[in-house]
Amino acid sequence: MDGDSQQDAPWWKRGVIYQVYPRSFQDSDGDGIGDLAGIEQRLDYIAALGVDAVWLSPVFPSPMADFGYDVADYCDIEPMFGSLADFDRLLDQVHARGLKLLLDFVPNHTSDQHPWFVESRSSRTNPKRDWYIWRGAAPGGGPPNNWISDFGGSAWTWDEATEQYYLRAFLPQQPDLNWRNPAVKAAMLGAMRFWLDRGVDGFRIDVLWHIVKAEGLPDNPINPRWKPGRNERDRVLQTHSTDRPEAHLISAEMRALADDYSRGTGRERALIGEIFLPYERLARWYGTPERPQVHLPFNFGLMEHRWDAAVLRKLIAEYEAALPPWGWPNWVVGSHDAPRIAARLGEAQARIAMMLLLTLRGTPTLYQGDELGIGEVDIPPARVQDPRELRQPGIGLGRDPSRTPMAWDDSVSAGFSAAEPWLPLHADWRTRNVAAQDHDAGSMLNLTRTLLSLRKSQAALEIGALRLLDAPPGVLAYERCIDGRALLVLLNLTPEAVTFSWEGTVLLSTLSGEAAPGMVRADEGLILE
Ligand code: TEU
Repeated sequence: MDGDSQQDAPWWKRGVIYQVYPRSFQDSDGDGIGDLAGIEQRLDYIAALGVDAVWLSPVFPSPMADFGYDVADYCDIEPMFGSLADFDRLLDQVHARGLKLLLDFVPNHTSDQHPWFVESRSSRTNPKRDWYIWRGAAPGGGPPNNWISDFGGSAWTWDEATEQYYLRAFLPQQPDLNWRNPAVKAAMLGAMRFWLDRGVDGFRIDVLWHIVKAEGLPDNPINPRWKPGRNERDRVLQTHSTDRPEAHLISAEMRALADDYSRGTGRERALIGEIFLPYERLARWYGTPERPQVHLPFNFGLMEHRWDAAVLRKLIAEYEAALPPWGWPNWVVGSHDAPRIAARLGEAQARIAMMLLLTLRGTPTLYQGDELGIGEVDIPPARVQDPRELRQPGIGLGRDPSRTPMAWDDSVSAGFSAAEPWLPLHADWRTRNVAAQDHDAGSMLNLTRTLLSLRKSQAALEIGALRLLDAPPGVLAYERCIDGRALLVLLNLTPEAVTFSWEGTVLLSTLSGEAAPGMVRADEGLILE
């Protein structure tokens, strides 16, 4: 649990990443969908929040079957979002504010409208046939193996014209690329270069652990713990369809490419891998010092575990223990795929979650809107957009509630758009918006800003070592230290006060009023010096 003693730690270690979901940040042209010019208008807000880097969910040309995660051209901008010129201007403006910009690279699959796939499906002998994964029916008919799409149903789609199946781990409109084909790899690394040449600071890489499949495509083992009514994806274990050694080699090649751009420029380009795996397997995605892979394999542990002090203490300890000595940690509590943290935990504990995220050791990723404490959002059935919800309705897989527009003020459509937004706003947007929270010292927005500025002013929080401490049930306690200076973090994960005799000066409480000596108040988080 070492701290990073180097005071010149790179931005991706010291900084905080802010995820912008472009469809829902700011609409500038009145179509009800956010765009790049809109993001540019709101950059001062992002900079003033106190984050260091912006990760943009995909902005490439896309038929939007999966809202941008179905890319039809890796080297252009979706017209709905703007143009390459708009992008260049946005990047300049990001850099002008001392921020970094990460794009979302989607290497596992393309859109079925991508010219590569259009060619690939045109005939069995097309030169691009082998850019995707085509197989004949199983001997008795039906799909070639038992793999299941993450969105439910078989992972194979039958192509009538050429009488073969193609593999797609997500939607039928998202055919998986064949990364075993060197031409695919060359084209995709070329696309990364295209954006690095334009000056982006790195990528968040979508489903990185999916990109190579086991040779021979054997059936996946049945998951003995799966029960009907749960996510169909989990009916089998993704043993042969994910986390292959060959994918690690590609991840190392992507890193070498990013390092080529970093070398000698004093400007590090960073790679974040979206990877859902148990910690000991997640840790392998750091690679080795000689052959590094991604800078940050996303750590989704806080989203996947029960909100309980003992559970989280164990989780943090296991994560820290699993990290290789050269691996820098990171933490996530929200995304465009996961339920809103305030919906999951309620408003009071969402404040604790924010304090936890911004005081743990490692790079935090903060999801847009979580700084307002947006909670549950009711999406009327007629307005459901998410293909995951539409394919397996009613079992809690819908992602729309986390993708609703940012609320800026109490004007029409919360200042997000002149038109009706593509997804409804949260019900309490008239009071839960940036302008309203700006004026309220106790708001989630101001708590977030205070935490971010405290983090920036305290090297112990940015890069210090972490030591978990014993605490009474319900309280998660740890110390962050650097150069003999220590900060103590006490988080009461329960709605009852807990007796605890702490010492020190209170730097911050998540609650208003005086911190009470001898206890941590109900739902209170404290940072002490
Ligand atoms: O998500 C990948 C993904 O696998 C998630 O659906 C994940 O399984 C789930 O959240 C964990 O319970 C990425 C993108 O973030 C998502 O928006 C895309 O739909 C998906 O890839 C396909 O590109």
